[in-house]
Amino acid sequence: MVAELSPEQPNMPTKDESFWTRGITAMMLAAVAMSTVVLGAVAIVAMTRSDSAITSSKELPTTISVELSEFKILMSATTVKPGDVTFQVTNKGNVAHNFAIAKLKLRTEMLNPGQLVTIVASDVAAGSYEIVCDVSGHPEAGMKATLTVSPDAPNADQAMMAGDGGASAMTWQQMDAKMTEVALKFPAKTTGTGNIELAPILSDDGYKVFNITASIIKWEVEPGKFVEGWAYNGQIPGPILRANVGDKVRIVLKNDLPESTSLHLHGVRVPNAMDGVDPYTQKPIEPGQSFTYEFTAMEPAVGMYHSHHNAQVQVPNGLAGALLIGDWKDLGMKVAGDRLADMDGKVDQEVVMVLNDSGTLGLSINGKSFPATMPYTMKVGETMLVHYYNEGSMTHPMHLHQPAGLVVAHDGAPLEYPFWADTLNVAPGERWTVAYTPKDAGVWAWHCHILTHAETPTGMRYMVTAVIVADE
Ligand SMILES: [Cu+2]
Repeated sequence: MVAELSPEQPNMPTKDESFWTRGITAMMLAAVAMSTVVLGAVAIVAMTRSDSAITSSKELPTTISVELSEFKILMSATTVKPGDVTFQVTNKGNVAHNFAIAKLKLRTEMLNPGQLVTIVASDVAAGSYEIVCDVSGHPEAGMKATLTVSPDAPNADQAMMAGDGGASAMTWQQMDAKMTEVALKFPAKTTGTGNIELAPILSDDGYKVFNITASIIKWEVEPGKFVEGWAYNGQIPGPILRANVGDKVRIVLKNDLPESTSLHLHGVRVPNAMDGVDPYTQKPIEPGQSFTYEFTAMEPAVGMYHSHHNAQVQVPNGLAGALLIGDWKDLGMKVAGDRLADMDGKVDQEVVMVLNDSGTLGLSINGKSFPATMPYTMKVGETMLVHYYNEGSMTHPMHLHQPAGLVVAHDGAPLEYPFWADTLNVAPGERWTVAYTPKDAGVWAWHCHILTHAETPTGMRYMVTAVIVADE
């Protein structure tokens, strides 16, 4: 998705040797070697390249990044030259908003939290333009801004030097430089990791006991961006819980949240009283209280455990995790049969990938947004079994550049007829289990193919990661 560089442009890498491949490979090697020296050198090379490119810039249509939230409108630039103006509007808030300029008869659709749209105002004349979210009451609450269009507005380079947001009026060279800057940060270090497997405690009465506590924590979604994350055991996603078929399982949930909660075991066969749907199957677990969920694992499951109380807030904010029952490495390979180009008929790594798009976390993979997402490493001929989990509010077509994946299970049910897919729609609540066996080495991008969930004018972001495949 980033390799579309024209070979006619001087000094630009060819398609085979894209900046993604070269830059990221260099970064990966540097990261693996833990060599800050190599890392710094790569960054310096990149900066030198972009600096020399900027000197030949000429003016292009202006792009303004706009962020909507409760209750303000933030714009990367408020003064631009007359002409075409492109608005990249993102709803960073927790409720729906729109973006309207009455004087230009311009209005976006209602944008859900996390949604991004681009609208273009053509040939805008000099003047002053009032911008609002025209949802009743929102302008009065603060969602208004003014755009000044003037021939005296600074051009892109001047705006950049003056530190006017950076994305205010980018030339293509500046855009490329920004994209490179972000790409070279991958994988960026942030505090906090989710999906850490929780070893059960064996009780005297023969249960595998998992103690989990729900609380609100500061969570770093991307470098320097901290949000209020709702976490199980301080992790987003919550710790991975594993059991075998036949195990007696006990999950003790302590509620340290400022509101009630409950735990639904989604896709797991449990007695009705353990289904977590308050107030029907239990009372809400009030702040400070605990509740014990007990069941015998009857069948293999690619289960979710997540809140079922004020869930449209609690789940996308982070209260979700994976509960795996059975040996999925073995089950996955049984379904795959001899279809994969695997060397030894074994799954080498099992990956849980939790998708999200709303709440305080926003568009994210395992609680992180690119460049803070985690890359995966494997070798040609090895197999990685991935369980996609969608805990968000939108469908995400997940695309791994190579290799194609063999889909082996849906919602924890092994497929009678596995099928190949390089792009797989994962709807809210769904789990898809996919076996990937690479045939070719390289750094392969892995991202949601709703492109506004993966890219911005200032580089790749949100639901993007990579698989680094080494030769055998
Ligand atoms: Cu998506």
